[in-house]
Amino acid sequence: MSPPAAIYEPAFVVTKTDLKVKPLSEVITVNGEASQVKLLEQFGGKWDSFKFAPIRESQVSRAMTRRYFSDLDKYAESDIVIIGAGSCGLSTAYVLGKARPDLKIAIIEANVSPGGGAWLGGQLFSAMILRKPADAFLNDLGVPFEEDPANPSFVVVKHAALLTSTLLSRVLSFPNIKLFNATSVEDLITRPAATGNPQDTRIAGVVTNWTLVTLHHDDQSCMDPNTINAPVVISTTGHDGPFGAFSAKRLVSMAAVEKLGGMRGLDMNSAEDAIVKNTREVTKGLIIGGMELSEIDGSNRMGPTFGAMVLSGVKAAEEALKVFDERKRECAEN
Ligand code: 48N
Repeated sequence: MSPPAAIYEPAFVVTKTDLKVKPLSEVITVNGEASQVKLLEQFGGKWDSFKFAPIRESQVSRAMTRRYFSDLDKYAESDIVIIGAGSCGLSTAYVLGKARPDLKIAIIEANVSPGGGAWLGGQLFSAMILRKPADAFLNDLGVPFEEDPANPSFVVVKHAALLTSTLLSRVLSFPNIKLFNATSVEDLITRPAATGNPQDTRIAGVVTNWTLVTLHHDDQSCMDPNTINAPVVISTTGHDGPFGAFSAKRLVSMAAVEKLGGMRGLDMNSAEDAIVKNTREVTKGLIIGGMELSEIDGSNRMGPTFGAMVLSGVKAAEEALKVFDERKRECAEN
């Protein structure tokens, strides 16, 4: 008798996904009807007579430039600046946007495309793993996820881009938040401490430039930057990439921090707890969260699990609101 054929057990059984996000057809309606059907009715089969409304090119130019320069003027004095629109920075912005619609929040992102390392899971695979209790963040945001009864300690978002695109769209929908992408923070605005000790330096904003300019300071004559004043800066610039751990490294080069701890090897269990618990104001006016923190503290890296990023964002938002009033007062005085 032939040996029993190996019975293939799927890696894990996917339970019903708890789809919280309404189907698009229920969200976007025109005169109460699902818009997809409406669009086909409106345009389908009528392309011969199709024509866009007439325009003059300068109208496009003015529509863009007026808005951009009005935003630069408005956010030149921001309440909070977030450096880096990766998973931690966007999570921070999402929590702050919901908690404090009265605050002006500027996000400065070096890349043209925000999202940092959260468009894919590990090694360019699609699925994103978040360890519990980070599923609470997914429920709050309305991102569906899968659970595996055999592995109850984590949940799986079927594609990392589903979390990042949902988070990004929610952050961009807040009227008090402005994303300046393709823009780099290339320095920090500082205020000396009464003690004269550089480690008591207060951060009072950021120094910015177009990223394409920032990348060419070595091969062009001086191209001066721009500035944004803010009583609280939250730096979530990650641990890799051309500008990884920007603020952490800048604090060391200005002697506000003695030296970098340097990110340690991969250990999921210790890394994620450490990043969330230690997200904090590392020097007056500057909060560091996400993977950038591992460079300051010398904590481990966690590899392809993202729960700590979103919950470090929650902690960073809480830390910012704790110190905001006092930092705002200090900024008003100097
Ligand atoms: O996604 P990242 O790199 O950073 P986090 O901390 O939001 O998320 C980190 C996470 O993706 C991991 O690294 C995972 C969990 N892996 C861990 C591991 O062990 O490998 O986003 C940082 C963002 C990027 O979009 C950068 O372009 C941007 O910050 N950025 C800046 N933007 C403006 N000015 C700068 N100076 C700057 N530096 C980085």
